[in-house]
Amino acid sequence: MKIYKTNTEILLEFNRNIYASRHTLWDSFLNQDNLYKEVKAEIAGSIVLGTIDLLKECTLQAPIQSQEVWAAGVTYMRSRNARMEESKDTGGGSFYDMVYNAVRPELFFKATANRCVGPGEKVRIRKDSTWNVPEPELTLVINNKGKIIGYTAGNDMSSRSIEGENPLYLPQAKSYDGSAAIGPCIFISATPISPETKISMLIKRNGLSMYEDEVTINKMKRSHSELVEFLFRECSFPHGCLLMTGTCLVPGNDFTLQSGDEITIRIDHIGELQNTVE
Ligand code: DO4
Ligand code: MG
Repeated sequence: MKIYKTNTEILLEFNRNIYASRHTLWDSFLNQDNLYKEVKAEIAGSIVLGTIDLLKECTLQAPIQSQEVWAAGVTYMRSRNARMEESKDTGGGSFYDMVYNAVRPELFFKATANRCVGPGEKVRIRKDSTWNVPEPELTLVINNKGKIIGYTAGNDMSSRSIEGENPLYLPQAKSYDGSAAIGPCIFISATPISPETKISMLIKRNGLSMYEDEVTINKMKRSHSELVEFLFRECSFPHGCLLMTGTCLVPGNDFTLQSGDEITIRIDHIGELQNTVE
């Protein structure tokens, strides 16, 4: 089942049919005791509004309201290697190797709703950054009790020049207006998402493919529950939170995003998150 946040209501999808939720408040909807069971019951007791074609006429929003967005880093070998390369001249490289192998994961605060964009909206690159990439990441949706209740697609837009200059600049490389895209929906299921789930990313410039690759999430070094356990150790989230789980798809070192580039992130079960660079 999938959940969509639109500018007017909460929509539910099951078997390619769309239903309207009776809930209107996103925060309380998300933090119901058993979201999966509640959504299933809502669908069973509702009439079909239409097929998924109906979504084309809706304004989909980022599936977030009062939730904080956090992110995990260096959870894939590819990310460790890319970070070691970008910071080798400034001496920061060994930190990435250390965190990849450490018990404690790298977790950082990424954004609140006002710094996030939804499907079809524009992501941004910083004006003071010279090397910029999107990071396609499976994003966990976690309720206020620390339970993973669903999954969405995330783009952890990043400045490689700023992070590469000094790892202590990470918050500036990662958090700025328009630095996170999430959506198009929240996928919920009775069981955890399959380890065979594929994430792919396509970047197009003037209609031409500049980068295209895919990976399965079973390449990740850490488990989802391990990341959530660390995040909730000393932080409470009254409205729940979102956690980006790290990237494994990193374009070559000669690639930097430009204004107008179209980024399509596709994750099995969830769908496509498309954004253009402002
Ligand atoms: O260590 C810096 C950030 C890493 C990251 O965002 C990722 O691996 O996805
Ligand atoms: Mg990332």
